[in-house]
Amino acid sequence: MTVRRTSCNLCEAICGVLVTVEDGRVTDIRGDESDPLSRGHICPKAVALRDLQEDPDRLTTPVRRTPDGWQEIGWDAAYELVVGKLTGIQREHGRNAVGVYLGNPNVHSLGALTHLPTMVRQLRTRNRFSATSIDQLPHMLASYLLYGHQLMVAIPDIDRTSYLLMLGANPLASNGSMMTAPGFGKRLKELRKRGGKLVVVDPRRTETAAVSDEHHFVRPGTDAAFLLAVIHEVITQGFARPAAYVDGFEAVEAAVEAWTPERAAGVTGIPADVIRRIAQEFGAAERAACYGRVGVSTQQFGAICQWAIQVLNIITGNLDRPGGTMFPRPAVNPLLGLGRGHVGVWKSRVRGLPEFGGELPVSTMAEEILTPGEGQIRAMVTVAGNPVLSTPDGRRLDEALGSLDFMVAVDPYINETTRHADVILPPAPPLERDHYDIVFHQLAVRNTARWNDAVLPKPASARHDWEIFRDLGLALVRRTPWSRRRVETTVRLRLSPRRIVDAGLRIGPYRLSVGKLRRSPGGIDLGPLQPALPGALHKKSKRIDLAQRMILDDLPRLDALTTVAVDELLLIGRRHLRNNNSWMHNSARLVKGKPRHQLLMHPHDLADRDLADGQLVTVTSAAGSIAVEVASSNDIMPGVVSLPHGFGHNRPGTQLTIANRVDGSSANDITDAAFIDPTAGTAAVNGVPVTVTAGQSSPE
Ligand SMILES: Nc1nc2c(c(=O)[nH]1)N[C@H]1C(S)=C(S)[C@@H](COP(=O)(O)OP(=O)(O)OC[C@H]3O[C@@H](n4cnc5c(=O)[nH]c(N)nc54)[C@H](O)[C@@H]3O)O[C@H]1N2
Ligand SMILES: Nc1nc2c(c(=O)[nH]1)N[C@H]1C(S)=C(S)[C@@H](COP(=O)(O)OP(=O)(O)OC[C@H]3O[C@@H](n4cnc5c(=O)[nH]c(N)nc54)[C@H](O)[C@@H]3O)O[C@H]1N2
Ligand code: SF4
Ligand SMILES: [Mo]
Repeated sequence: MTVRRTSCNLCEAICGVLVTVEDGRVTDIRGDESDPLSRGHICPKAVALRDLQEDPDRLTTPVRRTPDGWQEIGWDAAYELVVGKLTGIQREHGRNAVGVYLGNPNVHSLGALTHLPTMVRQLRTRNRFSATSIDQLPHMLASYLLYGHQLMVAIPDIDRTSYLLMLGANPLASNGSMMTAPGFGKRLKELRKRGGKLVVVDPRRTETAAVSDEHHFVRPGTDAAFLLAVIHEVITQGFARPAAYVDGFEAVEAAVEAWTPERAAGVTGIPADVIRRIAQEFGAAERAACYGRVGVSTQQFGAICQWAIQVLNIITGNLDRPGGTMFPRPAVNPLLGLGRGHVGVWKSRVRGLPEFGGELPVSTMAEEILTPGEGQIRAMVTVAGNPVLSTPDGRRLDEALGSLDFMVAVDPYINETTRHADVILPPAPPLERDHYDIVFHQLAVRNTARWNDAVLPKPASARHDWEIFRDLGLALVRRTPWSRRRVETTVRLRLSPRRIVDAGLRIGPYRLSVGKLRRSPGGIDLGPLQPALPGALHKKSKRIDLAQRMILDDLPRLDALTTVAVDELLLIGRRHLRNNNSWMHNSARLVKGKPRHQLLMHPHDLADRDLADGQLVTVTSAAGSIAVEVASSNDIMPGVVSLPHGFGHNRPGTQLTIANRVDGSSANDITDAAFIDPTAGTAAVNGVPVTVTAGQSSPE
C-alpha cells in the first residue's frame, strides 16, 4: 500500500489530495492537509477520480465509426486517417473548412495547455471556438480592456476582505470560479470571524446565499443596472477615490448619471434604499471586493457587468490592495505563453460576430457548419468538449455535427457530441498524468505552487493528451505546405510538459524548478497576494483607462430594460456540488441520491398556471421545447425558473452506461443561439424568456 499526492483537477479549486494505491488500484482518496492552498478541503467529486479511472465506458484505444458500429484501431492508423482527412478537406475547401471546438477540461490538464495550442495553430483556421464564449469571456474582455491582458484577472482577496459583494456565483456548489479558493465555506466562516460581511445578489436563494449575511433577489439579466446604480451612489456619497494611475473617471460619472437607485430598482427588483445602503457599506468598508461570475457573464449584458464590477473596485480604491481585488503572482507565468488578446480582428462569416483572442462565439458554430458557401465548416475537431449539451440550441448543433464530412474528437467517452465523430482519440485519465496547474495559480487567492507526478502508471498502449497533440501536430507540420515556423513548432511539440513547466518555473519570479517542487509534493506556500500596480499593467502607459469605448457605446442598450411583463418567466441555470457540467454522470457514487435535474419554480408561479409540484411540464423558448419535471421552491424569485445544464443523455448512440439512466432534459435545447451579448459575443444562457405549460409535447 502506498499513499501518493496529487491535486484534483476536476474544478478550479485544485485541491490537494492523498491517493491510497493498493496492488495498482486506488482504494482511498482524501484531502491533503499539508496543501497550503486547499488545507485539506475536498468535495465529493474528488472521490470520483477513482471512478474515472475504473469506468468500463471509458475508451482506452482509438475507435473509428463504421457502418457496423465502433471499431478499435491503432494509434498510428488513427493519426494517419485524421490528418489525411483534415488536410484533404483544407486543400479542397480552404483552411477555414476545418473548425475546432475546445471544451472546459482542457484548462484542467497540463498536457492540453502545453501542447494543444501549438497543434491547433497548425490548422490555421479562423473557425476556432471554445467554452470561453459560454463562460468567462466577459472577464477576459474586461481584463484585456482595462489591464492590457486577457488573463490579467483581478481576484477577490477573500482571505483578507471585510466586505464581499457577490453577484451570480454560487461557490458553495461550484467551489469557486475565476477565483481559486478551495474550501470557500471555511474561508467564509473566517471572514465572518473577522467581522466581515458577505452580500449575495442572485435570482435564487442559493447554498451560498443561505449562509450569507444578506441576499437580494435580482431579476435575471438586469445586474448591469444594479451595478451602475451602486457606482452612481458611491460617487454621490463621496466614496470615489481612484488611484493616480486611473483615467476616464469623468466618463464613468457621466455614464452612471441617469442610473439612480430608483431607476435601477424598477428594473432589477432590488429596492432603492438597499442599493443606497450597499453602496454606502461598500464605499465605507475598510477592504471591499465585488465579484461576479457565471450569472453575470453568460447573460445579455455580461461585458457591461464585468466592466462595471472592475470600475466599482477601482474607483473605491479596492483594486490592488489587500482585502480588495488583487493580481496573483504564480510561479509559472501563463501570460507569457498567451497573447494579450485582441478583439474584432475578424468576424464570423454568417452573422458577422467579432472574434476575441482568436476565437469566434460558440453561439455561431452550428450556423457556420450548416450555412453553405465559401468558408463553410466541413470538418470539426472537438477536444474535451460536449457542445451538444453545453452550448445554445444543442439540437441544431446535433444536426450540424451529423452533417459534417469528417469529425475527430479527443475525448474518453462516446457521448452526445463525440457520437458524431468518425474517429475518437481517448487520452489517459487524470490519475495517470503529471500535474502542475498553469492556469489556476493565476486565478488563486494565495500564491502557492505544486508539482505532482502521476499517481498511477499509464499502460504502454495508452497515450497522454499531450502525446496525441504532439503526434497530430507533427503529422500536420509534415503534411501542410503552408505550415510556418516548422522547426520551432517541431521542437516545441517534442518537449514534454515537465520540461516546459521546469523552464517556466526557472524563469519565473521565484526561480523554482520541477526538482525543487517534487521535494515538497504537498505544495509550497509563496504567501498572500501582493500589490503590483501600476507596474504590472500590460499597458505601455502603465495607466488604466475606465472610459472604454466598446462598453460606453453599449450602455444605451440598457435603456431597453424596463419593468417586466407580469406573466413573463425568465430561465436561469444552476450547478450542484455533485455534478460537473455535462460529463460526470457516469459515476454511480455521484449520481445517487435525490434527483437534481428539475425545473425550480416559485409556488405562486405554479399556482398561476394550475401546475403542481412534481408534474411534468413543457418549457418553451424561441429555440424550442423540452419536457421536464417541475419542483416547487420558495428559494427562487417569482417570475424566474431554474434548470441545470448538462442533463439530457437520452440521445441515441451514446455509450454512457450510468449517465443514460440519469433523468432530465438538456437546458441547452431551449437556450437560444440568437440570444447573446452582442458586445462580447457571449451566449446568454441566463435570463432566457420561456413559457411553462402542463404536459409534455413531443420534442420533434
Ligand atoms: N445553459 C448553460 N449552459 C452552460 C453553462 C451554464 O451555466 N448554463 N455553463 C457553461 C460553462 S461555464 C462551461 S465551462 C461549458 C462546458 O462545456 P464543455 O466543455 O463543452 O462541456 P463539458 O460538459 O465540460 O464536457 C467535457 C467533455 O470533455 C471530456 N473529458 C473529460 N475529461 C477529459 C480529459 O481529461 N481529456 C479530454 N480530452 N476530454 C475529457 C468529457 O467526456 C466531455 O465530453 O458549459 C457551458 N454551458
Ligand atoms: N459542482 C460543480 N462545480 C462546478 C461546475 C459544475 O458543473 N458543478 N462547473 C464549473 C464551471 S465550468 C464553472 S464556469 C463554475 C461556475 O461557477 P459559479 O458561477 O459559481 O456557478 P453557478 O452555480 O453556475 O452560479 C451562477 C449563479 O448565477 C445565478 N444567476 C443566474 N442568472 C443570473 C443573473 O442574471 N444575475 C445574477 N446576479 N445571478 C444570476 C444562478 O442562480 C447561480 O446561482 O463552476 C465550476 N464548478
Ligand atoms: S472542490 Fe472538489 S472537484 Fe474541485 S478540485 Fe476540490 S475536490 Fe476536486
Ligand atoms: Mo465553466
